Amino acid sequence: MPVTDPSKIRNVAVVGHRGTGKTSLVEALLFQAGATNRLGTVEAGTTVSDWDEDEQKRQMSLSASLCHLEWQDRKINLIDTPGDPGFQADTIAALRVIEGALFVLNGVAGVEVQTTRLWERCEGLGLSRLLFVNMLDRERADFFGTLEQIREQLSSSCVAIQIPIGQEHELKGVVDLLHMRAYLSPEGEREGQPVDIPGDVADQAAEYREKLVDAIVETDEALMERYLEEGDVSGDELAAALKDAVVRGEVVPVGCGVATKNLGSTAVLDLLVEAVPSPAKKPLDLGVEADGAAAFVFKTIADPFAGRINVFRILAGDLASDSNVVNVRSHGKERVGQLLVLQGKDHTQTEKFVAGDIGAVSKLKETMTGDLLLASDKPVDVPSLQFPQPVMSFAVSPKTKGDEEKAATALRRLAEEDPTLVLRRDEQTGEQLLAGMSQMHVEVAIDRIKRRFGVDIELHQPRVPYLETIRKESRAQGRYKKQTGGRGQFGDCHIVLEPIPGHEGYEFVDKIVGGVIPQGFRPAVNKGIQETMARGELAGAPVQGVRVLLVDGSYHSVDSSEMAFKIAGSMAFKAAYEKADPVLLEPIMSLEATVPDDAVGAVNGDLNSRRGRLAGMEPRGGMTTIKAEIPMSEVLTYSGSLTSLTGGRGDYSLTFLRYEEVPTHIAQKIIEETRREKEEAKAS
Ligand SMILES: Nc1nc2c(ncn2[C@@H]2O[C@H](COP(=O)(O)OP(=O)(O)OP(=O)(O)O)[C@@H](O)[C@H]2O)c(=O)[nH]1
Ligand SMILES: [Mg+2]
Repeated sequence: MPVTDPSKIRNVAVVGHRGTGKTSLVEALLFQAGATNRLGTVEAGTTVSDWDEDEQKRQMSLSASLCHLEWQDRKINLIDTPGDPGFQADTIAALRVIEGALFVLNGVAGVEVQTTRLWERCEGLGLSRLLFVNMLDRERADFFGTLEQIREQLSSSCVAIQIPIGQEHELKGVVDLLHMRAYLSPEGEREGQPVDIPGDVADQAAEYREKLVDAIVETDEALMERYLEEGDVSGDELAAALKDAVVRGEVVPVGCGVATKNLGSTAVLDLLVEAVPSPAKKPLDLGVEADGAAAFVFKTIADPFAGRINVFRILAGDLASDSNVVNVRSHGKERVGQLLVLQGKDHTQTEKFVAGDIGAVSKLKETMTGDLLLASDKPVDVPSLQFPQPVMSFAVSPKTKGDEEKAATALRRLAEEDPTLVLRRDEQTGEQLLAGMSQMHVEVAIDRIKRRFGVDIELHQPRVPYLETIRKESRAQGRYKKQTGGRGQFGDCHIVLEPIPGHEGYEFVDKIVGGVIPQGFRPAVNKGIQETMARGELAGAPVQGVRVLLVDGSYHSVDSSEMAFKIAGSMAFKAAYEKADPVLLEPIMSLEATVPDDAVGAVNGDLNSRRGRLAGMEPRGGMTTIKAEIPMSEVLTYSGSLTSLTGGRGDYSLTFLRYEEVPTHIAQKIIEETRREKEEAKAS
């Protein structure tokens, strides 16, 4: 339906740990609301939101997918996001353009690593949050235990708004505590009309209803007074107070059900209308002040047939089809032809989007993720989307000779679509490098290129982004003198190197007194040093964490030049570096592996042999989450090992922690290898 009133819109991102049932829940909500006619499944690859072939093959979401439905005369935009940490870029972006985050939890595993991370992110963004404890039909599912854990680990503001009737395979339905009515499990059909709360859960329902009402009235003084006087408050009053409390984060409702059976959908849909603020109630604070239409592009889909599709949130004004806008970043004019309403992979055309709505447009010339489109050209701040740095680099090359051009174009297109895929050339080896968030992230990118662009690309052993730094202060001179016939070359400088604690950054301090080196030549010394630092002498890795003091030098009134001082700077740096006790630094990752209890011993032993340091273990529901700190070089190809150690039942994620010194015996090997490579390159 075309919406004209922002107060009738709800924008919700469905987020959570990998595999908790987000896609299945979105499928159920669409089905229950009548936006679709059947309940698709992840297993059969028939869900609306996991429409991509790669998602179906791997049975997991790999990118955000936009869907919408109509409920109680509201348009609800749902963004189904991937739970895997390797594909978080879309999730991060989605959280910037919505008012409500619907967390989905696995009722067996409870609060998982990614649940906590996303919770903190949403808290930082001040988003209204709701939780749905899913999979209550599974063996060992425990709603009340999970609720307790949620209240302990996430926030004590979390309170049940639904409770299950029965559990595991005896699960019969859910009670909606806000309206005090029950839904019986539709077993995959549409949920029917609510029924009276069954007698066997009546007491429990009354108990949790009281907790819910207490939590809500506590946030509203006037309501609290009436409640104390009269003993109860009306449903409408409660609903109004609930929304205000959810907006302020003082109450976080926790619902429950079984996504794959469509149990709990009605109560969740009602809740989205009743508890999530509309864009009119809580304007998105992205710092954009515009007179006319302003649309913020938070996702770009590269389609070889439809071209590029930009997905945006309207921050202000109305955006109509057949209109002109300006891209604030490039100042380029863009022609908005057809506006699109997305339902997974399907699009239908529409005439306009009002403020607060989320929609898409195709065939813009140069608009990308993170861009702001305005009706009139005006200098405004573009909201910045901050994505994590990619951590895993692979050298890539086309399988077939002659495909270089095609491969490069395809790689560029994909990197445009995903800001956490970064393409660059290795200065040292000349290789093309593709960096991503995880091994799977990069593998999926290569699969996509093959399918969408028909180019076969090979991945080579990933490279570890080593760094170099110094541990001692040192001093050296760099003197460059050349006399060839006419005018000669002369530059001379003395520098002191000091380690910067934390091994980070670079500073250049000009300590020259008098004019021993003229002002004009000093930047050249700095430039020569920085160029040398780009490839350290140990292993050709960038040097970091160094303060350079330029302390002395001399010049020649005729022969000195910028070039000569640049070379002198470089010579001084090389000499001082050697004396400064240089060391190699390696990235240390935080590894979180969830494995079956009986595989814990084998996995820990393996991590130990890879220089891993165990940081904690949390058993829960037959699975144990192992946390460890481990050098990146040891887990470049971890997925195969974990699969064989756990019989395919293990899962893991890696995030960058910090740089640390490489132990001497290992550093020695890396240094020798680099030397050999260098010599080979020279010889050939
Ligand atoms: N028994 C049971 N299985 C469920 C339920 N919800 C989802 N599943 C199954 O759990 C698996 C993961 O479901 P998805 O919907 O793909 O989970 P997701 O959170 O979207 O996963 P990612 O997108 O990869 O993070 C699928 O095999 C689903 O069929 C549920 O309520 N009960
Ligand atoms: Mg999914």
